[in-house]
Amino acid sequence: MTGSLYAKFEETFRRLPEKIALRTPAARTWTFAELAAEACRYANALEALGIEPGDRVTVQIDKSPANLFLYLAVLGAGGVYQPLNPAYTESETEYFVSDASPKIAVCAPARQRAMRDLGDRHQVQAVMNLDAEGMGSLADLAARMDARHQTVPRAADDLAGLVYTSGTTGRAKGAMITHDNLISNAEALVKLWRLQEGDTLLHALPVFHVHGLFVAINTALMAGAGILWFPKFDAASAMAHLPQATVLMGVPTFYTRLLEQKSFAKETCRNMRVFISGSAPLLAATHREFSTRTGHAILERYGMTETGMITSNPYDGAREAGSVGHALPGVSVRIRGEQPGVVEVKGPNVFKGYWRLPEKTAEDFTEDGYFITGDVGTLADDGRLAIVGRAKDLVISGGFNVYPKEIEVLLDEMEGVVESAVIGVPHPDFGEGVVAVLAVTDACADETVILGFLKHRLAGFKLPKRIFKVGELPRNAMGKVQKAALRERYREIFKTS
Ligand code: MLC
Ligand code: AMP
Repeated sequence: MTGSLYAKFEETFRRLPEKIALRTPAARTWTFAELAAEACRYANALEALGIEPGDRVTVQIDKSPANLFLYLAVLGAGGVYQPLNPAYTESETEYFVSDASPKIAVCAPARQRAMRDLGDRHQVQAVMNLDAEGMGSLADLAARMDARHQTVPRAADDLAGLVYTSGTTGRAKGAMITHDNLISNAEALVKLWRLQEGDTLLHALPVFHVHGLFVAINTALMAGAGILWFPKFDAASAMAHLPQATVLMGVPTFYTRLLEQKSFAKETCRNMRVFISGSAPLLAATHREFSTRTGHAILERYGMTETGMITSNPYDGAREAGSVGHALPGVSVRIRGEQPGVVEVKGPNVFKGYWRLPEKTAEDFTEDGYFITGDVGTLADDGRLAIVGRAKDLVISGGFNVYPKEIEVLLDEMEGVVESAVIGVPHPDFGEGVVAVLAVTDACADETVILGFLKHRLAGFKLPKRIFKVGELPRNAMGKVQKAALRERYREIFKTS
């Protein structure tokens, strides 16, 4: 039992049974005891469906309180939580299911049939559903179950999550995340950010990535903080509820969108203790404007799916714009050779490896056990890290990762496309906007047809916001496409006024 993340949450459930754990914007509430009871009902439902320790449960649903119950239930039943963005198309989803080989899949009711077909092809034992209100066949089954459940013991090194992250070449890889990875990281963050029972976290992040799922939920539950649970981020609604909150965790787009709200000011943040940002670079200009408008210096931290959180700015002391702060206690960060250079990390936060890909795992670790992040940074003498670029071909749009290769492969299939280059350029809302530059012949289809072709195959956030057709792509002496030159050429296209 000692190794189980769920057992850590149970300490809070026992300590604060009557305290409000969860509240929706419509003011529906659950105490910690009620949250535990729901988690138990769902865990019993999963057991009735045949889950055994170590089984993956793929979850591709809209965010609702039931999503939280299900996450807790998978942990309590000794399973491995495998979240997927509901925006993924059927073909994208099929890859993940075939690779993760879950015992149980939970999807939106509208996708039940497609998921069932897919499940049949990949030996998924049970396909259940939950809608955006948390209703569906899994909720019905859970409602008939006992509200007590014996937590399944897990060792520290057992898997708690399998979270996919795309590769710069080839297909997405499943990051195997252990109970100890999550416990050690959440414990460090609770301490560092001083999270406690008196806090209320405004939770508006999706729960299919590590930021909303592990960083936000795990720290709040361990600290006994209340969670204000939003289905998604909407700046006006977040602003209206901020006076009831003390902590916000968001991607930089949350902060630029809040600043766009005319009446967003010090008064809105009167009860706020800390604003935390991560998953993408926070512009120094955003940091400064936020501080002027609200009196709060946003606390920026840096992490990855494979590593959880790596560094954080301090709670006390200077939260510097452009710096992602110091390594968390117990975590070691280094840059080998000249600076700026690729950031490497070692510690209890670092994942166990890529699912069923031992060779890829070995490639991404140094001989002395450091994980190679692919982010380029500078490390100051006082241990502060700044992320200044990426050695990996990756675009981060509104906190979502977009891998150019995945889009280029599809574009290159199209008639009239000689070759393509997908890049990210500064975007006022998403930080980086996806742009496709195509070298074409006269036979190339128009933009609407190209987008229609991509739309069938890719989730919406990956679609290029602009497409440019050119005679040929710029190349260096080695014949390699110069993406840096393209980024420079198109760097102004999303500039407002
Ligand atoms: C949505 N759209 C996006 C987008 N999000 N396009 C580009 N980039 C994005 N991030 C598109 C949709 O496809 C849709 O297109 C249209 O915008 C409206 O969709 P929406 O869902 O209503 O969008 P919106 O609410 O505006 O979403 C923006 C957002 C969201 C910023 C609130 O993207 C978001 O919650 N991002 C957080 C991502 C996150 O959690 N990252 C953490 C990764 S973990 P159309 O054409 O259909 O209208 C990690 C590790 C770490 O990185 O360190 O934390
Ligand atoms: P993911 O694979 O979705 O976990 O995304 C991880 C990547 O997000 C990291 O490798 C970084 O490139 C980026 N990232 C996360 N936090 C920050 C930050 N504070 N500043 C810059 N980049 C960040």
